[in-house]
Amino acid sequence: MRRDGDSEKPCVLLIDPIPSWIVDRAREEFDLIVLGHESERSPLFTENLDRIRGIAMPGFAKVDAAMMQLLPNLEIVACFGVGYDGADTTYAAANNIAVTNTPEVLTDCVADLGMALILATLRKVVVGDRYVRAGRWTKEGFMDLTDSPRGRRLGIVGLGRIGLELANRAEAFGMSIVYYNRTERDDVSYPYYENAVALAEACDVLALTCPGGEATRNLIGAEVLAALGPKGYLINIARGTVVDEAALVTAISEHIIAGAGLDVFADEPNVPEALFPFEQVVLQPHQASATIETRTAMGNLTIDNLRAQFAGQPLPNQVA
Ligand code: 8YV
Repeated sequence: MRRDGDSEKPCVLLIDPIPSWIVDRAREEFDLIVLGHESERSPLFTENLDRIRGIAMPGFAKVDAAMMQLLPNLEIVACFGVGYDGADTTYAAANNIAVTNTPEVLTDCVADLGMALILATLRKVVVGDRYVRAGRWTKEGFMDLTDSPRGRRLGIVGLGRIGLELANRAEAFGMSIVYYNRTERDDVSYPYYENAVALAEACDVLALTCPGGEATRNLIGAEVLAALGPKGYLINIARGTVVDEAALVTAISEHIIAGAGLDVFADEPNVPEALFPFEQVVLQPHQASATIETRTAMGNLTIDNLRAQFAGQPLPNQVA
């Protein structure tokens, strides 16, 4: 069904959250239908299923086979993010639907937040802030000493673009690097471990920068956390699904590990409340790429990919 004032602009379903200024820019080129969440079924959506040629969405939105089957003329799923674990790439590939992402433009900001979480957990930055605000400095004096990153080993799970940038930052803070990947890299000299347990045993801080999805689901469970040990920290800037959250709650509450810095969770925005009482945990609302500069660049790239598809040109960032 065509609405009044519709032009010949290609119709794109946009699933929030995507910054408003990107949505405004996208409207200039596409006839947008906006959903607050992929599960929403607004009349505008349900009445225009056969007009939708593209989807723009955060990479974690669940655009599965059932969703894509609703859209007979779907050509492209453009993910706003480097991760595209929400899109069913198998179905997309089998049905000639392209999937794109926004790599590189977010690498620095995501690595920055990874480093910030390492510093925040080891140096107890957030604990210190609460300590001052609660008036404890005046009453109790200085707080307990903290852990220095210098001299500690950072174990990176998934040494891709973001992992490498995190490694660079950590080296500047005096940390040494070890890693585990699906395959060993031949372009780095960092020691390689063949699985997550061996890596956790070998490091002091275990940072997750690998993709989400089924291949890494619950990769970090009780055994890995036990191997990390009571002086070890877990940092997650990848996907919440990579960690068995029940095992993490146990590891934190029973001091099996020293602490955790977490930006991502399995069921966002729901964070396991069992973690809330623990000061050794630093929690963030999935904001590693959330700077104005990076989100603008991600939005522009998402639009570039959609535009290229509708113009019949090669896609800048096709992943499936
Ligand atoms: C989100 C991310 O996509 O790039 C990723 O994979 O997780 C983020 O950048 C972004 O938060 C979208 O809302």
